[in-house]
Amino acid sequence: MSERTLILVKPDGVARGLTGQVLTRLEQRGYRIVAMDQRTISAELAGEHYGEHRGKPFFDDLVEFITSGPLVAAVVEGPGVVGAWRTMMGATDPKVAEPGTVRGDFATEMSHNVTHGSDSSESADREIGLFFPELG
Ligand code: FUP
Repeated sequence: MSERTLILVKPDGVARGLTGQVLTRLEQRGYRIVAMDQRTISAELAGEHYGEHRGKPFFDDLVEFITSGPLVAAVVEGPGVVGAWRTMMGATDPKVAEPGTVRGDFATEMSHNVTHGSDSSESADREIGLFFPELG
């Protein structure tokens, strides 16, 4: 069954010129980019996107980082894409992410882990609504 997810190339990934390499992995797997743009997001959108982390010790730094420069946001579609992209991203902490994953290949710090992917279909619907309300 086809599904959709929201993926981000975070500001560290865009600044390091990794956007193409991240998106290539999705495309070569056979997933389709349905919508995409590069933008610098507001603290308000960042706070909504990361609402589950509000109040945690790293929340303010997370919002500061994700708003620090342009990111690339994309809606990607295909069979099992939510779980598949989670696997392809690797562990949240790049120090333990497997080689062959985006984070395992391109990152060393949890605070600068290059990419995001929705963690469930419900999260994907919510996040796609935040970043691409026109698709809702
Ligand atoms: P993920 O779904 O893998 O992006 O991870 P989470 O939703 O748990 O975390 C979102 C972001 O918060 C991570 F990408 C990095 C940051 N974070 C920290 O900086 N410290 C933590 O302890 C947990 C997450």
